[in-house]
Amino acid sequence: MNRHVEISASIMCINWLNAGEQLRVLESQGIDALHWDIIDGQFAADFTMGTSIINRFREVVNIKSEYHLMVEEPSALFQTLQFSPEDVIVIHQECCRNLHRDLVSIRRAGCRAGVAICPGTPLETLEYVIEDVDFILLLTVNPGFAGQRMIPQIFRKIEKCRQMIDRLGLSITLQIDGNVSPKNICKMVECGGDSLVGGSSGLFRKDISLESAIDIMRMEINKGLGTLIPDMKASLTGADQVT
Ligand code: S6P
Ligand code: MG
Repeated sequence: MNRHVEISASIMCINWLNAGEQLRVLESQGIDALHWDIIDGQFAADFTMGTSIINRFREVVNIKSEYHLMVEEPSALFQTLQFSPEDVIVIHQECCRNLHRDLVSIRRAGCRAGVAICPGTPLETLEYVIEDVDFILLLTVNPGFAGQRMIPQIFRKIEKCRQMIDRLGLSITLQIDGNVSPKNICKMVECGGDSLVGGSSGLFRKDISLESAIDIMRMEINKGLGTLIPDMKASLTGADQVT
């Protein structure tokens, strides 16, 4: 079976002054998902988007969503968010007093249940909930801010998580979030990532257009999948080349 690696757009990194146009590009280019980073100022030291922004954006774009809840006790938000069945609600292992209960509640509410872990949190903390998740998000940076450098030992963690999922024969999407840049994408895919979050270093870049950034991300994904067509690289303009 052909493996498809999804690109998910981290909306907190969008160009807010040109957001409508960028949403249209994401849709026309077939971006797989929108990634909403919701931060409460406690688990991570910032505030991002609430439902007034998210729901307004969702009215004009028809792409499934992931809600990455970087908030303490996220179950308080489950009733507030308006989601569709293909959406994923992702909660942090570090934020839930009763992780299993919260994951089951997400599935009962009719959407996909996701769990996220920070770079320093061991994969073993997922051992007794993994049968009840549809989606695992591995943060390669500490939560809260765009523009950080990937912590390199997380490549090892991606590989180990892939093996854990495959060994159990589970159908779980493995998402990699943080510093998904052209330099890192190929290895993230080789290590077993199924979905990559495009933020300020990969998708919403200041140096090139959104369309070119998508092309480069796809080229790097194809490299990781071992299916790179050599001419694709040559077809990118010199200005858009990223090493
Ligand atoms: C980090 C957050 C991420 C970022 C995004 C940053 O707390 O979960 O989703 O928004 O991935 O991307 P980049 O390329 O700036 O690291
Ligand atoms: Mg995120």
